[in-house]
Amino acid sequence: MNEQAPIAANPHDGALSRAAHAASMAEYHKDGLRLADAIGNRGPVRFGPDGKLHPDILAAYWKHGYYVFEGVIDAAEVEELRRDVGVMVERAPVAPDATVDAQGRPALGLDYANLPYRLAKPLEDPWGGTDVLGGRHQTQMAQPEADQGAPEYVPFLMYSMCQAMPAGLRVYGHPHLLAIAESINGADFVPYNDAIFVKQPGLGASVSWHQDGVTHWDAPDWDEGSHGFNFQIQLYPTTPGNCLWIVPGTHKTGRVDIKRVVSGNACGDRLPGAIPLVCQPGDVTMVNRQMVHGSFANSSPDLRISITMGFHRRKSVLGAKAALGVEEQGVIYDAKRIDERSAVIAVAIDARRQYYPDETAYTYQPFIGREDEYRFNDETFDAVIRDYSTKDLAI
Ligand SMILES: O=C(O)CCC(=O)C(=O)O
Repeated sequence: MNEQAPIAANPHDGALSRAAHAASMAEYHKDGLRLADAIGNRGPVRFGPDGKLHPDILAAYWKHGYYVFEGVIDAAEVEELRRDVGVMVERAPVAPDATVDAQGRPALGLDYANLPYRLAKPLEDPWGGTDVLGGRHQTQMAQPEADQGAPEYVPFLMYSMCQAMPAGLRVYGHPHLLAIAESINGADFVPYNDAIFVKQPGLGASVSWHQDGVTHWDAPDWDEGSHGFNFQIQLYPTTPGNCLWIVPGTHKTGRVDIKRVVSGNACGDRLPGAIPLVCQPGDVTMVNRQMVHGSFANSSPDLRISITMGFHRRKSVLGAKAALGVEEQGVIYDAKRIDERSAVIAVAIDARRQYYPDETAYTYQPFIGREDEYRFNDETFDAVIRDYSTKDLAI
């Protein structure tokens, strides 16, 4: 599968320039693209007469653990999302403890309960081999040196898009995305969180190989859907050099000893059997959170912006202990907490309905009969959207 010899540049052997890293990946990219082509698992979203995701797509998703939906978000909406994301990127603080952006203005989100930015050093792997996020990033990716003149920090993750970005709130209520979430997780599905991955050309940090879920691996009723899935809405073309990579099928195999796999792999972090999720703007990937996945330092010349939003089965969340970024709250998710976080979907649906009056709005079963309480207006913005990320449902 990975035909190339282990390169000179075994990433952990001394300094590796950005350009050398990019060059070292070329054969791996070709292998991954061949494998991705062989699997397929992509195309426009299709629904059956019952409004559920077409059974062929459902079967393909459960078999391989992912699907690439092509052309879900139209060009005009992509443009609005790019604009709002662009503002967020510009308004990022210049350093983790800074309060101003690169132009000296107050950074966005200083008044949010959770700061909406996670910065990283150019091309670093901030989580690999650390204990953060439940220690799920077991190994470290190659960390090339950025070109001269790179900033000290770059935005890596941006949170709270429903609060910070009008287009972000609207896309959260997208009828096709919510209908897909219902088909996978049931009509009473619940949200997880959202986060925007920013991978700037020649600067974007890596996300070490990992599986997302941390809660249910040893549960007697564990199955391949226990930890839900994440969508990623792609705002720019993604390439093997900047995109998310996955190891198809690993959503079914339980917890993977990634440390052992990587240390036994002649090509280090370039895992065999992995494929790149190459997309066009407006495509949306759906990836099972139990899948082994990650992304390399973006040593390529191409920008990636991925709007990531996750969804769960209600039964996976109700009664579960807060985990991952929510762990320090020390709470057990109860029906009230689930309802409060799910209300963001209800308000997003209405924000979308007001903006796109000709589109058929999604009907979210848990809020049937309560639609008028959750119209998008100043009151619901304050009550439901403001600081909603403090109510995320991570497992
Ligand atoms: O998009 C990426 O680079 C990483 C995404 C990821 O790890 C996730 O969604 O859990």
